[in-house]
Amino acid sequence: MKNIKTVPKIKFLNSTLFFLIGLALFTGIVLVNVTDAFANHPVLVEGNCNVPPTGSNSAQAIGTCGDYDGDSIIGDDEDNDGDRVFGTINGANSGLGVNNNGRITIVTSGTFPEVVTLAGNVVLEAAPGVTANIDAVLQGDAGSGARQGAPGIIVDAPANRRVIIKNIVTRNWTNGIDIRNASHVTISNSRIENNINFGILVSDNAVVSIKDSHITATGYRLNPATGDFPSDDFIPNPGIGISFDGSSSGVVANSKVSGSFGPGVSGNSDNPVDLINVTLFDNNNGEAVVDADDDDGGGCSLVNGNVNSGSAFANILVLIVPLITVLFFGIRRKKLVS
Ligand SMILES: [Ca+2]
Ligand SMILES: [Ca+2]
Ligand SMILES: [Ca+2]
Repeated sequence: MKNIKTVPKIKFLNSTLFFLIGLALFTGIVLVNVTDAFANHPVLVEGNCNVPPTGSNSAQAIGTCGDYDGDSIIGDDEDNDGDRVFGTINGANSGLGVNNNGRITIVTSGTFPEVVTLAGNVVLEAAPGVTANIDAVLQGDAGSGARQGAPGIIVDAPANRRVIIKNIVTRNWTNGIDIRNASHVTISNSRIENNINFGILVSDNAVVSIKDSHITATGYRLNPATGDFPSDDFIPNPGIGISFDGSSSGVVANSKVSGSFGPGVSGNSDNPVDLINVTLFDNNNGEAVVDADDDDGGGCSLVNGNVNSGSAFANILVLIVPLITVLFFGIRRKKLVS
């Protein structure tokens, strides 16, 4: 008869207990590691009341001027009071905040006169219903002149990062959003207005998706102190709404590019750029897209787009040509029938 060994009950329970403890520890370690790997520290940014400008140390009445957490502190002081609410976007993105790894949510409307550089796995967004205006110009602020010679949002991230920009307004810079090197960026529900050189500039090997956004009046900025664009003395360089340069690639979908001094969209990169349901209106006196259907495999291809030059002559042609065609075939059919 086969000798069957029996395991004492207490020994069995001990083994089970050790196994469960080990499993719990292992799971905990894994969870901790997962949490660390996707750290994504979320922080909030208060809005501001423009007077005094963002960055001012002056205390405000509780609950006013975008004092979201109601501690009567705004601006730089809010950046440094030790909580997870910040007074500036750069404060929120600093080592005290997400440190280029996390979600920055602007929770009350305001103007943010700051050059913002994103380099990690960062989401920069305004909460629904909030207008976050990243603007070179803040009336009465001494830095407004110098800021107008700089880009607003710079994205310069390695290829293993992803940057998301949602529900943001960027105005009055050289380039509204300037995307460089191997950055991968998604832009949505944003408005890019009155930037003099490029609304959105995509360079190098960057990969960019733009959707549900308006890029408006690139190359047009009226400013008595720094000069009016365009004018004899100040010419936009080049005043393009969206430009894909170098070896960049991307897609623009469900968006509108209008009122640009130069072309609406330029696809002079080596790689494809798809425009899907994009409305191009009143750009560069009719030159809506540069380098469409380029032979080298790069350039823009327009899918279900609506290109409107904005010139009266072109608009008349759009109406008259179908009308003449219908009349011609109508008369011809009538003759054949009779
Ligand atoms: Ca506060
Ligand atoms: Ca606070
Ligand atoms: Ca704070």
